[in-house]
Amino acid sequence: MAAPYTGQAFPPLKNDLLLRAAAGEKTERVPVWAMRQAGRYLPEFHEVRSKHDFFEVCQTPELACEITLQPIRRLDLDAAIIFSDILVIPQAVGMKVEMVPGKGPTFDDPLKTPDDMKNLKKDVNVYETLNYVFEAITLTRHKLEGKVPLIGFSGAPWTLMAYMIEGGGSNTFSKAKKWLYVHPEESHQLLQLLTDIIVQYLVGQVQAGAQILQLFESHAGCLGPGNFSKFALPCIKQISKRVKEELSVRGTKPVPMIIFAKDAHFALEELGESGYEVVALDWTVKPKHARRLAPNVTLQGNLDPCALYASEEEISKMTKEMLKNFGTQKYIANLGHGMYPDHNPDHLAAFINSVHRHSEQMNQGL
Ligand code: 1CP
Repeated sequence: MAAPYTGQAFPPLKNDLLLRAAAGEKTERVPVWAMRQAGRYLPEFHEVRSKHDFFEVCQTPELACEITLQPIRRLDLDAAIIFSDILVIPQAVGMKVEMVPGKGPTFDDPLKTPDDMKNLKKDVNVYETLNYVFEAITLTRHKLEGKVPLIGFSGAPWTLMAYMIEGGGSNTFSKAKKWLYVHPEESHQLLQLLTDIIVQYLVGQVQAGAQILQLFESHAGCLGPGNFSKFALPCIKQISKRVKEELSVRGTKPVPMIIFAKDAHFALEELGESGYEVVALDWTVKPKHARRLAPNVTLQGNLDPCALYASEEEISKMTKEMLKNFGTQKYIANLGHGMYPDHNPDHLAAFINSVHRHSEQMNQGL
């Protein structure tokens, strides 16, 4: 099925630092963005959320666009990330998910046994069901006026499967992991169903205007090396390969892809060879260790989000240290996970400005 938005003209890109770094090309300063940069630490986000339900915001292109642009207006960021959530895919296969205040995402009726998979929609038309995300991307590309590139994203299959079985967040993911040991065949079927949808979803995002894609495998760490290799990695690899192939077939230039497998330090070597131009790191990984294990890719990360609680002076020092350890090339600065609701926006600004200032000085040999 053809995507509706192919081949439209967008305003020319003025800041291509992120795309150059992702492609391994030289950059005069290190690009920086922050996971969850559009969100609850911003008063202007609360202003919108006080009037609209979370998923209503996701489903209304004008509102999703507005929230995407909020951090871009106040901070010197090198990228925007489309406002949405990874849980729009479980919704697209027919599951009911609500954002419960103080609790987070909550499923009405999570998958209990593999038999429940029969209730999932198998032939989802992504271009219809998730069209609102594509419209939000297209609108945002126009409203950005080429200021910075726009990142599209999806949850990875294992992380989505974990939410669909747990019904929300979890400390152990024991219900979802039980499937891997007791129902491995059916687990593979569910993961494949999600993989097929994610491929279409990401291709659609690029055709709608996304200039780079990030895949969030947020719950990689609870798997450990064995199950990660068996259940998560094959889908992650399939996604990068098929997204690039499908875009080529449609005559659309493939875009760089970022893989963020949180806490998967045990899989850095494999992730570096998994078909993604960029490997994003959580804050527990030493930059030099990651460079050794994944020498062929651009790295992204990985300041501890809690470091933003420190003083602005401390943030500047920690950022300089991080830049020294990663080096200023083939590198995108970010946090090791998302912004927290009680972060001070000025401290994120201190981080961003430190990345720019220090990396420029380092590149000039100062
Ligand atoms: O009430 C609110 O306003 C909800 C807060 C919130 C926000 C701002 C949620 C609920 N999702 C989001 C937006 C969001 N989610 C973005 C926006 C773009 C940006 O980065 O600025 C993105 C990329 C996501 C992706 C997402 N959702 C992930 C992957 C990233 C990560 O943090 O690991 C995950 C795991 C989710 C699920 C989710 N959605 C929301 C919450 C609180 C959670 C985590 C729940 C849990 O596991 O405990």
